[in-house]
Amino acid sequence: MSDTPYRLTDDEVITFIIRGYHVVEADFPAGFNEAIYEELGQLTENPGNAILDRVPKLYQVYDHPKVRGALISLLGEDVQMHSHRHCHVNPPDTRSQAWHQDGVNQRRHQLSTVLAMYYPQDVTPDLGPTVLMPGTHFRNAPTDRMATYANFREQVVLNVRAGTVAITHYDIWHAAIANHGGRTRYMLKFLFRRGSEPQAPAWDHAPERAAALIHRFSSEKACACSQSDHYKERALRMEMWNHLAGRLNDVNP
Ligand SMILES: O=C(O)CCC(=O)C(=O)O
Ligand SMILES: [Fe+2]
Repeated sequence: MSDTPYRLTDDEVITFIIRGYHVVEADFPAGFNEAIYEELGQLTENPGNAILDRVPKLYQVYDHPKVRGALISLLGEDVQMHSHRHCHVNPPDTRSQAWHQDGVNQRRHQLSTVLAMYYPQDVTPDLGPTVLMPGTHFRNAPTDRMATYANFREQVVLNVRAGTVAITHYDIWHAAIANHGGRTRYMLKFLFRRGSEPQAPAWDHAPERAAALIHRFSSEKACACSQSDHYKERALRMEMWNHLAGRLNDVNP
């Protein structure tokens, strides 16, 4: 294991597998987030994937040791930034987006891609936060059906401080909600991909500690759900854990 600090713990990796996201609060130098906010405000059009060339300070976001530590923990030492990225602009007076998945849900155990969503400003409840639904990375629903859902009791609204990077499974159900605040809310969405199949845990793994926590996969629900869905997700969680640890062959068929 290289010496990148801030690896996730067993508990945090287990929580990511169960809930489908991990929130990093990165401490950038004073004025850093504000400078990015300012630069984004000066863009005359949305540059799509070229956002990184137009606002090169964004490299520093994803190079922050806490962000790198979390990405490596989930996707391995050779984690790669994907060429697709997008600056999501949520100006005042928007309406809420429909629930959707950015990925292609195949209910699979492999963790190959994550979203890393950076917020350059504090996101207060009125400023159009992103909302996530825990556990839905293992759920499949037709997009049209998903879009008819409104609020879920256990949804998580990302009211976060400037500098936060929310790392999520590619398939998690999410949406931007209405901005009733007085200014634009930005979210920079970057994708990261695994470079190779896991051979060993890339996080701060302590086998005995992990063994005492593994029961969480069968005892914990990410949200209220039917027993039938819980059975399916329990198996997928365990397979994901074993796959990430590089020992999928230990899994019972
Ligand atoms: O802006 C956000 O908070 C989420 C946007 C989003 O998920 C999308 O457009 O795919
Ligand atoms: Fe999305």
